[in-house]
Amino acid sequence: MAIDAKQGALTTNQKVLDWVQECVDLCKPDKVVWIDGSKEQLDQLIEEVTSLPDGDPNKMWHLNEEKLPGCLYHRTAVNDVARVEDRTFICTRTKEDAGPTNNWMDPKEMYAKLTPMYDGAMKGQTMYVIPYSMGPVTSPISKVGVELTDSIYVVLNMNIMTRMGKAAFDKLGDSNDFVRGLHSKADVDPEKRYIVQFPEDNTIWSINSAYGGNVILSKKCFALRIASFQGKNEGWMAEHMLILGVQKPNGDTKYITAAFPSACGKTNLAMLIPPEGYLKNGYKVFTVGDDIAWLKPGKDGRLYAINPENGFFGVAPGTNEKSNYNALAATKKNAIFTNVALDNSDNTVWWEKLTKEPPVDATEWTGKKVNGVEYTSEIDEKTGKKKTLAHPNSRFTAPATNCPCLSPKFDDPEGVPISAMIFGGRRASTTPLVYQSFDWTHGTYMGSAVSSETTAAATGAVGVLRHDPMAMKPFIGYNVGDYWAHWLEMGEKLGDKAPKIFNVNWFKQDDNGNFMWPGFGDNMRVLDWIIKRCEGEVDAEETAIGYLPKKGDINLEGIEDEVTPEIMDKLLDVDTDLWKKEIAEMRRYYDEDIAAKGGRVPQALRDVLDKIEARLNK
Ligand code: OXD
Ligand code: MN
Repeated sequence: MAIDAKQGALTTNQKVLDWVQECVDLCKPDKVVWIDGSKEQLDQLIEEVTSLPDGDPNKMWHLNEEKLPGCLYHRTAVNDVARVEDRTFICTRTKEDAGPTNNWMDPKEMYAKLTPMYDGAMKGQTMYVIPYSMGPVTSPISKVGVELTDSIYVVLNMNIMTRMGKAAFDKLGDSNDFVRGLHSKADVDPEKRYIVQFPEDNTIWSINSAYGGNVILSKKCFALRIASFQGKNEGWMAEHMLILGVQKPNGDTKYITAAFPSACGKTNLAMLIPPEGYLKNGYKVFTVGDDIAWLKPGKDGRLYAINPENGFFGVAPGTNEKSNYNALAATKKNAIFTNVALDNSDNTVWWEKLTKEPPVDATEWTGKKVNGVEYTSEIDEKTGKKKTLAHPNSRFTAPATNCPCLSPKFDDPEGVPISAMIFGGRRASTTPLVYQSFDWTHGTYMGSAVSSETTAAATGAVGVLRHDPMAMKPFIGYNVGDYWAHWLEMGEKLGDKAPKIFNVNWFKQDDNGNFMWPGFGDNMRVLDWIIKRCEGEVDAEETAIGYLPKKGDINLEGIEDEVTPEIMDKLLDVDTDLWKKEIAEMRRYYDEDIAAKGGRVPQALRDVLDKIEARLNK
């Protein structure tokens, strides 16, 4: 019997009702449940999903209620553990509009290809209608999305990652400005897995996956891919950036955003604990966001940022009391753990580097019971590396409000005014610890040049550069050249109120391959210089590539033995030959990887290259 989607609807918005009905008619669920966000409804869903038999792929488990109250555990299929960039598409009407960094298919063709896959995909199941707000519900910067899904795991994750529930529909009213997300696990068939954005239709279709990054449609799909496209058309920006606040001893707080490619420590920087000396002097660091920033000019002409998310979807392995005390603390209640290992002795979770010793009585991430100590000393034949109990991309989904250093401005509808924006990558050489752009256009160039260099430890191939412009390569929802042009336009609009732009590199190595900068909490010393530059409190050295700290201007109090003046010289060195190579590589990148493949590189960025080169040749 046909289902009337209006039954139990939480909105009278006809556009929403028509679209939900259309999707119900296509997916043919047995039942439709509108998610109001109430505790009663969530408790009911948790009861349902934890009552499933152990072999059910949708099963979630309760954990130790004393040590991890309200926390849940889930395992995904072994073929479904990460984002799938090769199966992620931007379907704009023309291929040129998707540009060279995206997979593309004509929208009509893609709808035709996927429609039969969705047809009847929810038979025997429930479709959940999830209304959510990205950003504080009352914020002028935030936006509404609706996700339809057949997964309770998705509902529970969306409850942590977004402001989920009826208030989102109230914000939307009769407007048509909502992002339509349709997700079905279907058969979790990797050959039929598609993560598709239709930016011109405000629509996302995700099928045959149940892994967070592919199915929490609010995150990469909406808040970056669709939102970057909306931002271009509406005069704002969606960026892959953390947002943090540094409170100075006088109580004044300066806000900074930073974009780094994966595995470069974004969550760690967002939740940094300053070194002893700074703490004693009264400095504090607050987290506004760890992954995504939406930025819009405010009434005073400055650039304001909100974190559109409401939680952290973080990589678990490597997180511990020392590496990120605040992130770990955020996982201690009402969190969801996916593909980590279990310590069966007390029904808690474990992952590599959480503690020194793995649990003896363990369940590894695919569900096998093992002796954790013996298991982790075995070699995995496929990788040639030691076996791990947790999947390397295992995750925690944690409510932002659990984070001890969450900014009091986290929920501020106006957002926070941004003083500085930072780009960075993992570079063994060439790029100094920190430098500042001459102006916004040069800063945009620096963003376009973000790249990470593989190290011997990571891959065996040293010095291979992976370009990841603005750390947004997998997330720009349109032509990367137009995206750079949009950055330039924003700079023009902001004029002298624009944030200052910096580049950092925590990963510079000495001749023996040792990292020269201690990183983690000591990165505060670099943030300190950046803030002083924004305030006009400190001079800088003008070099061919930008403004660098003058000798002695990075505060090394307490780490003088570790970072000697010689090491500091190396950290801040600008090697002319290496920089000439860098410039040549950027020309090649613009020409071969972007322009030759349909990317419209703005002339202003090519001019920056020319100017840097001329200065290097002087
Ligand atoms: C993430 C990512 O999960 O960038 O945040 O891959
Ligand atoms: Mn990310």
